[in-house]
Amino acid sequence: MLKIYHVAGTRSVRPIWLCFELDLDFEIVPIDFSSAYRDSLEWRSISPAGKVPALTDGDVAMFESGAMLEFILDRYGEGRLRPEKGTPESAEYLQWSWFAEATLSRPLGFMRTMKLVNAVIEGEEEVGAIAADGEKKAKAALQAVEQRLADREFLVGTGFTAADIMTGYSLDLMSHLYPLEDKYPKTAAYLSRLKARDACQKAIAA
Ligand SMILES: N[C@@H](CCC(=O)N[C@@H](CS)C(=O)NCC(=O)O)C(=O)O
Repeated sequence: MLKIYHVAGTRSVRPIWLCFELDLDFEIVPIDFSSAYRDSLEWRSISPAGKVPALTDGDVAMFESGAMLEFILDRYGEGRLRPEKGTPESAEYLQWSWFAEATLSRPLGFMRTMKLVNAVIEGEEEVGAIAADGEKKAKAALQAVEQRLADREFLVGTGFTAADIMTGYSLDLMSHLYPLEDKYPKTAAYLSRLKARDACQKAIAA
C-alpha cells in the first residue's frame, strides 16, 4: 500500500493533499521530527538526507515531495490533475511545479535561517546584506505568482492541478513570514481558495 511518512506542517502535506484530491487508499505514517530520529539509521534508510517527507509503495521508495506528486499521478492519476504531456499547458504545469520548490521556497528557508542568525549577531553588516538579498528574491518570486494570477483562478490554463498543490504549500509557509494580503492580494485570495478545498483541509488536519 502507498505510505506517506508525515509530520504535520511539513512538505508531506503535498503528497497527502494530492492523495485526498484523488480519493486514493493510502496510509499516513507519522514520524518523529526530532533531529535525533532523523539522524537515525532507521530514518536514513528511508530518507537518506534525513528530510521529510518520504514515500514507499511496494518496491518504490522516494524522498522528494514534487517527485512524489508526479509518481502518484503516473501510477494512480488516470489523467487527472495534470495536463497532457507535450502540450503548452503541460509546459505551464511543469514550470509552476518546479518554481514552487526551486524558486519560491528557496529564499524562504534562507530567510528563516537569517532571522535566527540576525537574532544572534545583531547589526552585522554582511548578515544584513545577505538577509536583504533573500527578502528581495522572495518578493520577486511572490510578484511572479501575483502577476500570473492577475486574470486566472489557478496557475495552469486547464484549471486546478498538482502545480497548485506544490505552490500552495510554499505560499502557506511564506505567509507566516510575509502577510500577503496588502502587497499580493491575488496571491492571498488564491491561497485562501486552495486552503478551502476539502482535500487540503484533510491534509492539514492529518
Ligand atoms: N525539496 C525537499 C525539501 C524537504 C525538506 O526540506 N523538508 C523539511 C520539512 S518541510 C525538513 O525535513 N527539514 C528538516 C531539515 O532540513 O533538517 C522536498 O520537497 O521534499
